[in-house]
Amino acid sequence: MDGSGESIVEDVVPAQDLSGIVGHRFIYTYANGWRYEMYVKNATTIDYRIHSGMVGGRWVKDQEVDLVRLDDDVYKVSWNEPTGTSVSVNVLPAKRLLHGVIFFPRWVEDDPGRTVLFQNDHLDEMRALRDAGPTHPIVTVPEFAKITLFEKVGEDDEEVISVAPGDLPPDFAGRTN
Ligand code: FER
Repeated sequence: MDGSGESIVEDVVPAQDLSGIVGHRFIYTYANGWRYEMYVKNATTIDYRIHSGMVGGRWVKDQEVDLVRLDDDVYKVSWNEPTGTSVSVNVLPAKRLLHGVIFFPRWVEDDPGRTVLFQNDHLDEMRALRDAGPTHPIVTVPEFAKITLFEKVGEDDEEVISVAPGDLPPDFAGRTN
């Protein structure tokens, strides 16, 4: 409570209706050409695949994230990877617009191929590489992206992202709506 008896949290934090993004899959291409797919499995968890770019072929399930609604049609998803990479993505579904900032530790920038795998099978290895570093200088990659597919698929569905990017039908990531 503040001095007036009103809650500061109520004044500052917008309504957290996450139904416009939770249970949705979206595919997007960054302005630098990198193509990603994210499934917001629930309010605290994403699964994702990287279809092309510096770490194309990488895929991850059950990454814990911080997800918030900033405003109408504006969400932010932020997390730290076991590799030490940090990501924060603003998602504007109706505008089909996204902005991501990726913070790569130095070892990933120098040897990105080491992270191109199904991370869940290599979590201890990724944490060991993170701890071995080097971490600095970190490379910041800020990019806008166009969302080319946005679909409601429902929450907590383990089949939405269940195979490697390379094992999908050839035109899977090119599907648009
Ligand atoms: C994204 C940008 C980066 C994203 C994931 C990453 C799922 C992960 C990068 C990495 O760990 O190498 O938009 O969305």
